[in-house]
Amino acid sequence: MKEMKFETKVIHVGGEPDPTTGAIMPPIFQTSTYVQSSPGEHKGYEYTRSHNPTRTRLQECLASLENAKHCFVTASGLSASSLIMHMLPKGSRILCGDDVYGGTYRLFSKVFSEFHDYKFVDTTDLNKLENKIKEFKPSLIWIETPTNPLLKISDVRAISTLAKANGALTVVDNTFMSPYFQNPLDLGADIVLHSMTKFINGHSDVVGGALMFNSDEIKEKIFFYQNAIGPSQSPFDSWLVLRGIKTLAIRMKAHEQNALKIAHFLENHPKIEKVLYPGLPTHPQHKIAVEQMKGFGGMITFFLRGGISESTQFLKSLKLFALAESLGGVESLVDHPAIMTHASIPKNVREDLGIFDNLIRLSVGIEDSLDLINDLENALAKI
Ligand code: P1T
Repeated sequence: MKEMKFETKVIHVGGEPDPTTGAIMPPIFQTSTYVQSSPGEHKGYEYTRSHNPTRTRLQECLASLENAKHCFVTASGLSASSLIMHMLPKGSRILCGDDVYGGTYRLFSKVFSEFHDYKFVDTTDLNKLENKIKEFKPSLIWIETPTNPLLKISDVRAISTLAKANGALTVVDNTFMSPYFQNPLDLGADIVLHSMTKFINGHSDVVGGALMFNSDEIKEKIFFYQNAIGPSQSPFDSWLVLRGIKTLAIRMKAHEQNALKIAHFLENHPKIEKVLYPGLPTHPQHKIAVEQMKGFGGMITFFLRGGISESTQFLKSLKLFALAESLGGVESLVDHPAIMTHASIPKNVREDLGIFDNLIRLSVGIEDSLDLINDLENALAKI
């Protein structure tokens, strides 16, 4: 059979009917352990921290979506990031994009900084990045693209080439695009990371993470640390993600259609200072977005005219957009990064990046776009 298309893979890879009963929906293997016929003789499963058949199915599906040989799913996006950090020898140097999820910044600067050395740099500027690589000699380059929350886009192909030439691995946090709109391994990256909590699961009812890659050596290391430390996802949560992922392709199309309309609406609104959306020609890296992404996603960041009181008034007035951390669910969410998702980044670092009190982040859901625009229009009128 020819290679399946994305829309088919999300439904069929890992979704085969149960061979023992014919159940079209795979069962949840809600078990902690597995019976052995003789010590060490088993069917490939010994203990659920190490392996679980429901998780195996999800891993197969996710690997196929990122065109990867291997996948591990974990209990959260941050535990997937932690596994990568554990895998590196003590004292490793990591060059990280300067605009990343606040929890990633905290994990690196407050937890793993005891073991490794971190430098944060603007990875959208290739000259600056190359100089930093030469000076700092990192063994790993970590990028989010598009970034959270400023939606900055880095050139994955160029960075992976630079990294390889300098003996470094490239990790791409692909959470904002999902495997539907971007496949970093195809662009030369070594490891892809997802917070499955977001678009992959898509229903705001699971926390989870995933790592995809091709190297057998990395597989051995990640498996060792996953098993030794224990951040494995529960079978029930893996099953929920298997259920949610079936609609990933149609959800991503709907998120994008709505986001494009909303981005245009906001761009033309007098109370908005600036809109950042990769699909707008005014986005500073729009050209790279077109080249390396298959679409522009459902995240929009914008600056209101005003400060904290205008932002607060706007956020309190929204009715459909729920004020909540997280993103990527079918329902629309709104976030105030400076107070919420990026509060763990020191104020001076945040403001150097441009994360001010008038910055608002939207995760555009798949509701009717006119209802969403009405909601935004009404809330803007209240300012
Ligand atoms: O929340 P968790 O599943 O552990 O994933 C962490 C994470 C990793 N990478 C990116 C790009 C993320 O956005 C996140 C989590 N982000 C939020 C909770 C948020 O509201 O931005």
